Amino acid sequence: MRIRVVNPNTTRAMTETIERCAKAVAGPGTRLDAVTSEMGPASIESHYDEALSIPGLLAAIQRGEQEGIDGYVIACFGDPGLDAARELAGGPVLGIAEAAMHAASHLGCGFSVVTTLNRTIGRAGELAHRYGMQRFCRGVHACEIPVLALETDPQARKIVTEACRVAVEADGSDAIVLGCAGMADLCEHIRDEIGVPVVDGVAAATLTVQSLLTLGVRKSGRGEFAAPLTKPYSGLLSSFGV
Ligand code: 2AL
Repeated sequence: MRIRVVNPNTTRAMTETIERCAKAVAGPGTRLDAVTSEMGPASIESHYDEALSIPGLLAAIQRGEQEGIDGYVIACFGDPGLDAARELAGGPVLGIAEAAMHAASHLGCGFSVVTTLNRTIGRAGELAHRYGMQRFCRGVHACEIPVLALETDPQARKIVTEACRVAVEADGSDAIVLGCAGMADLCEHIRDEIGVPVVDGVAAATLTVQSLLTLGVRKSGRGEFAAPLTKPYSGLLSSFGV
């Protein structure tokens, strides 16, 4: 099976981290690669960034469909463009927030999300509601490290770890969900340091897609997620007419 992880921001160094973490959990029969969006913001940490990351993400899904990719992971915690990507793809498409929250719900009575900037808290909370996870999501916390600084700030690992420790205590939660794809490589360290399960959505979504493909199921094309209707698109988006 072929699984493609799409980093919807345009930062290649982050895609490399994401690919390493996804490959670390993929099974021997899985051919996995990660691709970087070819247009859009360098990082996604506002509603504006998120909206403008979606064309690049959808272009990557369109290319994947032409190449025969079986399933996809959207490697950004806002799960940008998830519904539209599901319309385009024949196989399963999973967002990392969706996968991580569901995985964490199996591990205890409640989890805390630790995200990057304070301004991303609203989106994470909204997704918990959307996925029916509000019963498990005890709180969403920011570590106040911008996405790209996760790669460059030498203090990042320590700051995120401490934010996770504080979140578990403050919320009385049993597990942590990491709120950014750029935190994927911190997962094991944080787990060892704070002693509760820590779920990285890149790994969780990769394994969920792999499991669905192993089950032999594809995305349902019956209703809302059927392929979008053919029509002309104009201007900068003229190549998106399907
Ligand atoms: C993210 C993420 O996962 N990738 C990105 O560019 N922004 N999430 C976040 N909470 O800032």
